Amino acid sequence: MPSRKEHRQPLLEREPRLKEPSRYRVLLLNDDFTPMDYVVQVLQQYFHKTHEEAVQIMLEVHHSGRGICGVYPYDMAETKVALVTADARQHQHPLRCTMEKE
Ligand code: NFA
Repeated sequence: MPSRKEHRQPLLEREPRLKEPSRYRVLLLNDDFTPMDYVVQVLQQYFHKTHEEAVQIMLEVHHSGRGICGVYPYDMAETKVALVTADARQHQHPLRCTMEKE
């Protein structure tokens, strides 16, 4: 009897079944209390936006209720959410940062 290992399909046949890792949008949500300048700072510090990009995203959140800060693999998105949330709480701002599958 051949061992189980010998029944494996060749690599070239299996390869097309490998899926790209899912990506996750990191979002900021609007509130009535977090200062606009602080949100701009967060976008520059944690998401590497220019001042102009950061202002645009902040205003998008302010006017529409939410905005996309960036799109990352799961672990990076989770880390950004944790770091931004910790920073906001340290500064006693209610800013919410969350993630969703793309
Ligand atoms: N809405 C907040 C204000 O008027 C600003 C804000 C923008 C808060 C984006 C959270 C996210 N001070």
